[in-house]
Amino acid sequence: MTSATFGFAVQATCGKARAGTITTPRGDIRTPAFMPVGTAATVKAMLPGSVRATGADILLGNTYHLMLRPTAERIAALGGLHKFMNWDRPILTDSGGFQVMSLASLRKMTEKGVTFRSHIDGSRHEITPERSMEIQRLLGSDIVMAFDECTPYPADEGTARASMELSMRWAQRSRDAFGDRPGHALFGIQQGSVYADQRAESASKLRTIGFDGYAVGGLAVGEGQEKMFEVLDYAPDMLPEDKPRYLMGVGKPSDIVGAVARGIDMMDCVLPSRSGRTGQGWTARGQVNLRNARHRDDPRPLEEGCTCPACTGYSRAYLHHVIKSDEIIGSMLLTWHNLHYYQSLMQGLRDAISAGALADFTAAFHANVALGDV
Ligand code: PRF
Ligand code: ZN
Repeated sequence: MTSATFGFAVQATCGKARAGTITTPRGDIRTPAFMPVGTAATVKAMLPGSVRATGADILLGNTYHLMLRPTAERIAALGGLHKFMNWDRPILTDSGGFQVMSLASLRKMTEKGVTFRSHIDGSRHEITPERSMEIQRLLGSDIVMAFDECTPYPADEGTARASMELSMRWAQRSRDAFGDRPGHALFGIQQGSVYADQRAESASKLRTIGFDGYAVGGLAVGEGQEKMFEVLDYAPDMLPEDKPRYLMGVGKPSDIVGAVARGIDMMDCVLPSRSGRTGQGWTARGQVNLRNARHRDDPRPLEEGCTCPACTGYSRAYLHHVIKSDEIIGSMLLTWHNLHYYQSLMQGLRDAISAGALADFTAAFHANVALGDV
């Protein structure tokens, strides 16, 4: 189950899709993998044991949030993030830049890094590639992300190129600062916006530097699914075949199915947890808004056949009631169901790839969604 070093093996392929295993000292990660987001050292509304019960092998944590509160130094003094949040399996941490750009104020980017004011108390901070590596080391992260700039969309070719080249210089500095840490992995992040030549150049720079895994960054930033799939038709092929490929911040179930078919092995997204807290349920028939009055008297479960606690123990009428009443259990049940649905989707994808039947699985997935919620 555990391995002294970090590794990746592909067990089956189906077209461009791969089913495999990432091995780490903290346990194996079955791929394609979906990583629930535990930004502030918690997957909101879920106990770690419950997150594990949904089928998650790995969580995502955030440098940006944890450095501000409670601070990386405090977490390190308390024994590291795994112990702090009571999750002993692998944790991947994002490097901070993406969150600075979406959450912090008075951001200033230079060659050295980014300075900003905290969205919590306005205090001043700086993240450089070196500092990001230090924070992720203090947290005890198993998979460390290189410090990058997520190029905003849209970006003209010149702007995208300057941003990608900066990220590649930061990738080298991240690699140098990370050093040699057996059992821990460092992932590089490809940028290049929607420009194939820039994606190729970024991939080639990252391969020269050498990483334990490679992320496709700069997507799901407003370009839409069609454009994202256009880029995913070529971008993953540019990354090493024998290393995991991680699509950052994606996505809806249909994004996940399309990305896996294009050769992506790992993904993360706040969608199942965040939308659960606003009463959105994700099912094989698509999205269900439990706030809608049509559920008021409905004795059926959210999803027929689902084995999660929300569906085995409660009616749509109850879920509707607790969500409308802002009861905490509404967030708990919907988050649990959504994470359970996402993890069963991943298991379905892994099984379909292993059976050489991904096209059938994908067709059935789309046919089910087209039926809609009835
Ligand atoms: N870079 C980093 N984190 C990210 C992204 C990125 O490009 C994205 C893009 N969707 C999400 N999270 N470091
Ligand atoms: Zn359920």
